[in-house]
Amino acid sequence: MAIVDLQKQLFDNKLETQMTDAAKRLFDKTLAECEEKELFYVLLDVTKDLSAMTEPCEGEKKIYYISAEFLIGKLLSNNLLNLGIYKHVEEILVKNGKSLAAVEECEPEPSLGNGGLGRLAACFLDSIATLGLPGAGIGLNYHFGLFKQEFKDRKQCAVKNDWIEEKSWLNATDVSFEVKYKDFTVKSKLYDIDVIGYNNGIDKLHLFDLESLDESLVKEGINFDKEDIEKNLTLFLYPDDSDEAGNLLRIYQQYFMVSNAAQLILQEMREKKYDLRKLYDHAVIQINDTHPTMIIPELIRILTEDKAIGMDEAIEIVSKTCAYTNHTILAEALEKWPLEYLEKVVPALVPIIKELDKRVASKYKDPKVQIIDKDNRVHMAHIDIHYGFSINGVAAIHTDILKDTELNHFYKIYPEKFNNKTNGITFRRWLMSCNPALCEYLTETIGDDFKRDADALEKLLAYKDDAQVLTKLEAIKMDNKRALISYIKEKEGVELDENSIFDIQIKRLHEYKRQQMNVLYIIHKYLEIKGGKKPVRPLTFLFGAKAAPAYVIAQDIIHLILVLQELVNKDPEVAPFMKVVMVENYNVSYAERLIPACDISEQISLASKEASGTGNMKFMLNGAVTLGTADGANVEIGELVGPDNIYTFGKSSEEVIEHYAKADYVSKEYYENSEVIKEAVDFIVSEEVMKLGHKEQLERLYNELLNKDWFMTLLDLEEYIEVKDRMFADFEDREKWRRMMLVNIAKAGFFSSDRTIAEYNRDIWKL
Ligand code: 26Q
Repeated sequence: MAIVDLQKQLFDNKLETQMTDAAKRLFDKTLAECEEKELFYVLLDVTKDLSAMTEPCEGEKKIYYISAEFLIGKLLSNNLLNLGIYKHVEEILVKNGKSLAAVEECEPEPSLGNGGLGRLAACFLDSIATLGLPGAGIGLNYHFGLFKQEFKDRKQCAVKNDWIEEKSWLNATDVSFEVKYKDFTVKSKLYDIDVIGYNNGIDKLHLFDLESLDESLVKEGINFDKEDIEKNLTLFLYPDDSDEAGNLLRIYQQYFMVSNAAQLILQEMREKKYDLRKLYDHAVIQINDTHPTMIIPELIRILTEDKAIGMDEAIEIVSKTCAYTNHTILAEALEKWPLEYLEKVVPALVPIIKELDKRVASKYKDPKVQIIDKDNRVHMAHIDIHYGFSINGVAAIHTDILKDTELNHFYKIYPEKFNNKTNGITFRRWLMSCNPALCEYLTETIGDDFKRDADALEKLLAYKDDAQVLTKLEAIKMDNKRALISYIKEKEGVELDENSIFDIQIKRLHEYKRQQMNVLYIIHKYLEIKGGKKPVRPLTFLFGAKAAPAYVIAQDIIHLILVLQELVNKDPEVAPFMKVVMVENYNVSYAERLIPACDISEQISLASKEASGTGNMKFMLNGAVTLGTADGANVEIGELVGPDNIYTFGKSSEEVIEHYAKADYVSKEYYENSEVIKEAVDFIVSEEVMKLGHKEQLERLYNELLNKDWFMTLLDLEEYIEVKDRMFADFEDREKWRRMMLVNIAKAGFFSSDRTIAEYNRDIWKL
């Protein structure tokens, strides 16, 4: 039934009866007698029933979004919100002496993604269903997902995240396929999660699992027997670590994903009696970075298998079905698999890949565009570019860099394939659900059109000089800060000052994202305070970040942050003026608490390196002001809000690209020519810091910054300090700051993933 009809039914007490019945059936209790965890299962049960009654999105053509990651976050509150019954459920619980917020706390967070790319896939599914488009996500059901982060001895420890409970959002299906590897064959089992559109239909997230998986393989931490593929395949998600990319198991996983995806898609086509020769009229496959690239040769392999379709035609069919999104320009992150690895894992694909390579080689002589290079490595992105019909970047500047620099050789061959799709975020989760007070106030002030049409947020601009509205926005921010303070007190044991400025950097730990630059600022401030120069208002520096376990320098940076946290927060001379907190196990749920409470959004990547960023958009939407480089979507944020409502600094992407081309950046020169930089860098190996930390780690980081600094931290440090200080000073002009908050919120509509998905559909999918 349509969601609106469902909602009507539920409001005549039906929902309460349904919840009461579920509580009775599952636990033989009344709602009032249930524990919070039991109430979570009650709501899980009721929500699943309701979504089963809701109409699926249907049509002649369907989008299959294939991705190794779907960082979906907790689902209860978003599902209730999208079904339009959040408030109603809340009231029923209150009537029974319970709180929905406490129930939400009981839900385990699935960890099926690393960061940006995985979270983007989750936002996209929400928007695809909300726009009523027939679509499905296809990925893997990792039992322990990405590791859980614990801090011990001021270092990150990785432990398994056992997120799947007996009852969960996963629905077991009887779909199962065989996947053939070189030496053995495994069987898959499909689990589905319903994707509920906001006041609209249902799509599915298909997660394939291994029938013969053995969880007991995992012993200490996250270690397991890497050899036993038939038992370990879907145990873990690989951490985003470009340097460790040569792992065979990752290829086994990728082939498992695409083989299942290809079988599922073709099965659906056959069921609907579509002609496989016209696959592209009924299916479009969006390849999320290169991780699912093997779907191209796999489909060609299957189509040519029974000889009814020849190689030329199969290649044409598949090329007209597949589109590729690029999420990174870090050369080291582009997947290149040794042919020998593929021969070991899926020899059946090797002749197809060689054929694809041969066709390219016969047409183009340039070694830069070949699929198999002279060292016999297969460039996965090159398969996508030659044999897909669309290549998109994820922010305007990113797409320009792909066209002009990174993929210029391909752009010259296929200019018509290149297009930009600036990323977006779902406002259901990143405004309506995580910041209900702001959402309610916006509704009161400008009406609720913005919930369907994000651009309507611009109506807020009419209030940019309205003292009452500005004061209220500030008051909402203050309440959100208080809520975060009590959460952090409980979780991290650190006490924060509600009158301090909340400066937040939350994202994966990567040198190019330059958390280390933020750290050097903190050191600089610490030294100033020690020297008697106190900030007019206390400062709170918050970090959240996981680092790939094998990424040594990233581990060192986490260590330094944790050491500084100890040093700063325990120093009675300094603590009243500044605090540092790195929150443990930063994840989607933590982001939902941090973002609404933020004043300053740190987006300080080295220009040209962050493809887009999406945290930047979430912060803006929640009234934080960006401190950022001209990188990724920061550029578009700046264009939308204007130079008065953003703080930018640092060298441009052109200048950075030139430094790399000329190899003329020497970090030591910056260190030697600036007293401020020298002082901050030297402090890493000072007595105070060494006393709390580990010599080896601190010295390694110090040497890295001084002698290598591949991501040019010191290049922008002085300007960063200058602009950040100016920002803190401007915070004291309360009226100006409140207006900046308002403008940022009002201009965030462009970053709704509904807009992004509408563009994908208009230009690429054509559903
Ligand atoms: C590759 C090989 C082996 C193991 C892991 C990986 C791997 C896994 C994940 C490589 C990369 C990723 C993730 C990349 C990612 O999250 N990219 C981000 O995508 C966002 C959505 O488009 C952008 O906003 C970010 O700028 C971009 O960094």
